[in-house]
Amino acid sequence: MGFGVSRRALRLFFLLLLLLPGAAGKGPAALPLVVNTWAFRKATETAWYTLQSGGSELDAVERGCGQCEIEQCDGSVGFGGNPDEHGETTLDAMIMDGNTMEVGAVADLRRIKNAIGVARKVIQHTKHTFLVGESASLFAESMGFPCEDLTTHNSLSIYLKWLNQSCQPNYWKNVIPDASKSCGPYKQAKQLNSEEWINSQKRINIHNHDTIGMIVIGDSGSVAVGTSTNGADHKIQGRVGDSPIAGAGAYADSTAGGAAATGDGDIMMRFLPSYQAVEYMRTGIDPTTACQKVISRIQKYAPCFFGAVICANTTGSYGAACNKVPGFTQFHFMAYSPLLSQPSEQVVDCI
Ligand code: SD4
Repeated sequence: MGFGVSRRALRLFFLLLLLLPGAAGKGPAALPLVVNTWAFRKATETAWYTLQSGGSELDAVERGCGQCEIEQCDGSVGFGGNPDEHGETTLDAMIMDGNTMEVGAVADLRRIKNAIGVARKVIQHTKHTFLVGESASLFAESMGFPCEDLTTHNSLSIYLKWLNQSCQPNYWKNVIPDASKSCGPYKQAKQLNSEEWINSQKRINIHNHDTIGMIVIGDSGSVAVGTSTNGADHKIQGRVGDSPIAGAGAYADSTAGGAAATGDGDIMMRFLPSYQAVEYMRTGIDPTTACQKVISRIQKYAPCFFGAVICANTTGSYGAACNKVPGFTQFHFMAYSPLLSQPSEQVVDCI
């Protein structure tokens, strides 16, 4: 009898611990869990209902991110956004299974809308991990994806406006003609003059970065992650960001947790922040601190980078962190678990 009472008390104690805000990272611990970057509510909802209707964690990530591709979330995911410097929208996406460590990724994908769907096919129908460019598009067509123009009235007008303002801003440096004043074509210059150097340090407007990155953790602790983006506005043709790169854009390991990144991929991919965050969580560090530690590592080299990371461990704790820069002092992300009655927008102060 005494033993029964103490077990009940223990259970109650642990339940209370789980419900205490911030007891184990940012959120209350419970599974299953869906966390995604930015306030992309429908994506969260879609992933959640995919799980509830018997889908796997990978299904949930694919459909959740796919929802953002359909909605063209913030113009930064899917068709018709962020045209490159030739006016074309190209897509990067990745999906990772934290049970098997399989990854499917596509980058510089052209004329195919459902990039995360193609990334999943790379896992399902090839022994490869990463397909790029025109060849990735041919692969997608062979898998039955429709070939469609990704240009819209919106992306065309963004492109024309940019041409009209002498192709400003852009990603060139150390070239002639001076890329801070003129459009290309450019040739390499011998050395950077000081004005060019200053201009090359100015990163492109933060509002052209809003990738969806998603972590899904099932009842049993299986982790899957994914990303989908159209990259950076006015990128140089062939540019691939962090989002389709395992360990950079996202990372999953069902023995530790999952993480996903958003922001200036040209900087962030150099630090493999998602891999690093998962490895921090493996050592027992809570998700919020793990996210903060990877942001701090990047800050040391690029104090003004624009970026944020979301982290979740296999007990269902989650958190996020972002780098504080003018115009970006808080980061909004979504979470859904049994302890939240609906997809809930979360906010963290940047560090
Ligand atoms: C990229 N990281 O291509 C992506 C863009 C983005 O939040 O995140 N945005 O650099």
